[in-house]
Amino acid sequence: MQATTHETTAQRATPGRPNPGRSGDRPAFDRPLHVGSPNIPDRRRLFERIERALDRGWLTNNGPLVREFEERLRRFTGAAHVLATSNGTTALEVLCRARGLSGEVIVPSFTYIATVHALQWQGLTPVFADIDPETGTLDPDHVQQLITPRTSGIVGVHLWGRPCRVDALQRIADDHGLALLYDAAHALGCELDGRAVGGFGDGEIFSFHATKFVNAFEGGAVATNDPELAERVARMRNFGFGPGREVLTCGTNAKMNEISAAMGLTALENIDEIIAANVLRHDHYQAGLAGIPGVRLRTPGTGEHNNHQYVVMEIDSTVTRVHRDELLTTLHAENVFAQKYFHPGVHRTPAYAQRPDVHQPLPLPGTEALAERVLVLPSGLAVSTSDVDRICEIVRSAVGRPAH
Ligand code: T4K
Repeated sequence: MQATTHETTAQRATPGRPNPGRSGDRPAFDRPLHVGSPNIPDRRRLFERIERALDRGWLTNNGPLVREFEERLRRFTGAAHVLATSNGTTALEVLCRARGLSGEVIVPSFTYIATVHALQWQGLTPVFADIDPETGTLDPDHVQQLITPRTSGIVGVHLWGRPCRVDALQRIADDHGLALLYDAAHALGCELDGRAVGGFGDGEIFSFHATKFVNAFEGGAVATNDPELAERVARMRNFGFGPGREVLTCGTNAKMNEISAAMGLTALENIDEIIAANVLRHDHYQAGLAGIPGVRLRTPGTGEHNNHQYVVMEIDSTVTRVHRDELLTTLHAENVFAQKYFHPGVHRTPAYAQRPDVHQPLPLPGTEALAERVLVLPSGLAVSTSDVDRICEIVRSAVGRPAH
C-alpha cells in the first residue's frame, strides 16, 4: 500500500501548503511540524476498543486489552515474555530492580535523560561510557575499561533504532558476570542480522510514549526470554502481588491501563503502514539533502532493519557556513521543530555534572562530537512528503553554500 494513503483527513491537518519562500515574517509552513507528532492511524477502531472497555467497566489492573497488547507484542518481537507498563521509564526501573542491579551500572551518556534517571532513581550509580560516533551506540572497548568490583550491569541503548553491538556486549557481560539490559525505547520492529530487538541481553524495554511511532498515549513494556525475571517484573509492577493476592515482594505501581492498551493495539495493527510511511519520508529526506556539502542523513548499518521513526541529519559545521544551532533557529523560524536529540550528553546536564558524588567526569569524545552535530527532523504520518521536500529546500538554502 502507498504509505501516504494512510494519512487520515484529520491527520493531514491544515494542508501542508508551504509558502514558496520566506516573505516578510511569514514562516514557510502555516502549521508547526514537530518531531514526535503522534501517529493515530485508525480512530474508529480506537474508539470501538475504548467504548468496549468503558462498557466492561474494567479500566486497569491487567485488563483484557493490556493482555491482548502483551500477547501481540510477544508475537511481534518473538520474546517469550512481554509485560506492559505505564511508560518506558518505569519499565526500565522495574527491570533493573527485578534483575537485582546494585552499585555501578555502565550506561551511555548519549541518550534521553530517562535512561540514566531510571538508574539513579533506583539508587544505582550511573557510570557513563562513550559511544561509537558512527553508530551512536555503546563502545564495547570503553565499557570493558569501566568495569570495577562495584559494577553489576550494563544498560545499552539501541539509539534511533540502531541495535547495539549486542554480541560484543554479551561477551563482556558473560566474562564479568554482569547483567545486560537494553533500552529499546526507539527500537520496536528493529533487527540485527535477522534477530529482532526484544530478545537481546537479559531483558529489554520499549516505550510507547505519544511521540513514539507506536504509541499508547503513555506506555512501556519489558521483554525477556527469562521466565523467572518475567515473573519478578510482573509482581514488581503491581505492588509485589503474587498470583494468590499475597504480597511477595516490595513493588511499585507501573501498570498500563486499558485506554493506553487500546491505543497501543490500534497502532500495532498498523505498524507496517507506519513503517512504510517512515521509509517513504526517509527516502524523500535522503533525496532532498543529497549533495549538500557537510550534511548527511544517518542510515542503518549492514544487517540492520530499522523502523525509521527518527530521521537524523548530521551537520559538519567545518564545511557548512552555519553551525547546527543556527540551522535549528532557522528551521524553528519556518515552523519546523527539529530536535537536538540528544544534546547535551546526560553527563553534562546539571543533574549529573554538578553531582560529583554520583558521577565522576570522564572524557567522552565520541559523545561530545555527536551531540554537537545532529538534528532529528520531523517525520511520521503528520508530515507529508511534500512537507519533507520543502524542509530539505530550507536546509539546502541555509547551509548549501560552503563556508569559504
Ligand atoms: N529511553 C529513551 C532512549 C527514550 O528516548 C525515552 C523517551 C525513554 C527511555 C523513556 O520513555 P518514556 O518514559 O517517555 O515512555 C520526548 C518524549 O517525551 C520521550 O518519551 C522520548 N523518549 C523523547 C525522545 O522525546 P521531550 O522531552 O523531547 O518531549 P517534548 O514534550 O518536548 O515533546 C517533543 C516533541 O513532540 C515536541 O516537538 C512536540 C511533540 N509532541 C509531544 C507530545 C507529548 C506532540 O506533537 N504531541 C504530543 O502529544 O521527550
